[in-house]
This record gives sequence, C-alpha cells and structure tokens, in this order.
Amino acid sequence: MDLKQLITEIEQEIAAAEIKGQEQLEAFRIAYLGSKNKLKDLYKELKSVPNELKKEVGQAINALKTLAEDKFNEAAEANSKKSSGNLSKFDLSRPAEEIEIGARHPLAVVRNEIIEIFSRIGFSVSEGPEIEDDWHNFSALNFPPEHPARDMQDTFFIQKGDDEMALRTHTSSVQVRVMEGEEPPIRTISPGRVYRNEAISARAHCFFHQVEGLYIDTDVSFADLKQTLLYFAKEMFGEKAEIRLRPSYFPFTEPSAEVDVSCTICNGDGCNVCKYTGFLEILGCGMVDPNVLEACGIDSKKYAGFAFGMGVERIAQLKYRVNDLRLYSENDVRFLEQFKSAY
Ligand code: 2U9
Repeated sequence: MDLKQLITEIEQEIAAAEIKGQEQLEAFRIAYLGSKNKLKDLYKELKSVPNELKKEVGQAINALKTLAEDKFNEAAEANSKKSSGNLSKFDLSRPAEEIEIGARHPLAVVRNEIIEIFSRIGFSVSEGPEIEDDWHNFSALNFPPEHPARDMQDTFFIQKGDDEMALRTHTSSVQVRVMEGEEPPIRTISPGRVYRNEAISARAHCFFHQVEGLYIDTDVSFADLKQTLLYFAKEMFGEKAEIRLRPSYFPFTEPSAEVDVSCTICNGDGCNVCKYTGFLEILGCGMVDPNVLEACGIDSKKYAGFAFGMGVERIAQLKYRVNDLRLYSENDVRFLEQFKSAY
C-alpha cells in the first residue's frame, strides 16, 4: 500500500470536510480524533515502512493529526459562535406578531343581525330539519296537490325507505312544527338553509338562507305586520328607511304582500341599483291563511297570525352590495376578508 498516497488522501479529506452542524462535528471527531480513528491505522502501518523513511512518514502522520485537531477546533468555535449569535438575534421584549383570526361569514353576520332585531321585540328562534316530509313542507302550508313547487323541477326529492322526502324549500316547515307543538301566543323566527332545484348563476343558487317569522295570537292584524316590518327595515337599513307593500300571492298567506324598502343607495331618489324606482324588494309577507292554522291544530276563529319570509343572501346583497350570489359559497378569502370588521 502506498502510505504516502493514503496520507495525501486523508489530508485532502480533512481539508475538504465541511462541518456545518453539531452532528457533523461529532462525526468528524470520531473519524479523525476518536479512539478508533483513521490515523491510528496509519501509525500501525508505520511498522512496515523501511527504516530510512520512518521519520519522514511519522512526521507526515503527526501533521495529519494536527491538521485534524485544528480543523476540529476551528469548526467547533464557529459552531458555538453561530448558536450564541442566533440567541442574541432574538429581542425577547419585542411584542408578538398579531395573530390573524378568521371572520364570520357575511351570511352569518346578517342572519345574526336579523335574529337580534327580532329578539328585541320578543321573537324566539326555532330550528328544524332540512329534510322534510310533504306534509310539513307543502300540504300543511296549503299548497294544492298540483302546485308547481311540488314538481321535481323546483324541489329536490329524496327517497327514504318507502317514503319520499324533500329538501325543504322554505323554513315555513319549521313553523308548522312549532304550531303543531305549541299553543298561541306564538312569536318566533326560523333561520336556516333551504333548497331549490335551480341552475346556479349570479342570481340563483340551488341553496340559500331564509329567515321566516310567525306571530299568532288573538287580535293580530295586518297593521301589526306592517309596523313590525317597518321596525325591521329601520333597524336593518337605517332610520331613514321607508317601506311599501305591493299585493301578492302565496298559498300560505291571505292577503299577501311583497315588501320593498326605500333604496339604500339613493334613499329613494332613483339610481341604477334600484333601477330608478327608488325601492328594492326585500321580503314577502301576509296574514296566515286560516287553512294553515287549522291544518296545524290552531282554531282559526279564535286566533289570527301574520308571517313573513326573507332571503338572507338578498339582505346581505343590499347591505354589502354583493352582485353575484355565487360569491357566498366559493370561499374566496379575498371576498370573505372584507367582512372582518363585521360581527
Ligand atoms: C307559516 C305560514 C306562513 C312565510 C312567508 C313569504 C311570504 C315570502 C319569500 C321571501 C324571499 C321566500 O326567501 S324567499 O325566496 N318568502 O315571500 N314567506 S309569507 O309565511 C308563512 C310561514 C309559516 C306557518
């Protein structure tokens, strides 16, 4: 074996060793300075070196040992500097970075605001199932057997064993359940998700959110309904808000009306948001049809009631000027972040 060549190789190895961390430093120490280091083997080989060369080779191996020690010390020093240097980079008195917290979804913000407004005048909150039977979604609400809403094209139907169920098309079904289970006076709102079999576009979605209200007692009149809705409009859109009612038709209310609020952009002067009418449609309402009261076990001779329903997306759209319904369900943070200050 060419001992000199081996010495040169090890010399190069040591010189080239890049010692970056504590682990590499320890590996280097074991290889060149440990109890079974490579240099020891060289010393053993020295025996077979011819006498006249022993001195020279011995000095070369000694030089290797010194080289290894120097390299080790140098790296150890650099390493300890680096770690103490790191520590001094920390300013422990510096205030922590602000933690990014999420925001409520705009629909939740608006739903909560609607709930708050009606709780202030004594309405409770009722919730119920999203998968409903025909009775609670349609029949009890006075939908005739051939009503188009009962069609596959408008409603999602689900087979549950032998029973055909529907994804509720409105939260009126919850209020049917309340009337079946409670004696008047009833004063409740039901917020929740509802489903319609529609193609998704900027103006329609296959699901959306409603808040419906129901008030049943002796001597409830259309004037009570109108004043309740005026109170709601002013709380939601501001003291200047006015409402107007237009006659309409729903199977479950008689008489029925659609309610507009004075345009939140131009205060009724006319602008492109209200299409120069000065008003924006916000909800539907009416006096509960006596057929509905009777179907739910309430004596329509003794009691009367009003009901109303609104789309949460629609109210949020008017409050925040959202021009595309799809934004509500796309989870795009650029949209959602804009509601960080809302509660
Ligand atoms: C019962 C009896 C009657 C709730 C009502 C409306 C009118 C209405 C729409 C507004 C926009 C649905 O979200 S929307 O598409 N709703 O116009 N809803 S009266 O009437 C009821 C509710 C429950 C027992």
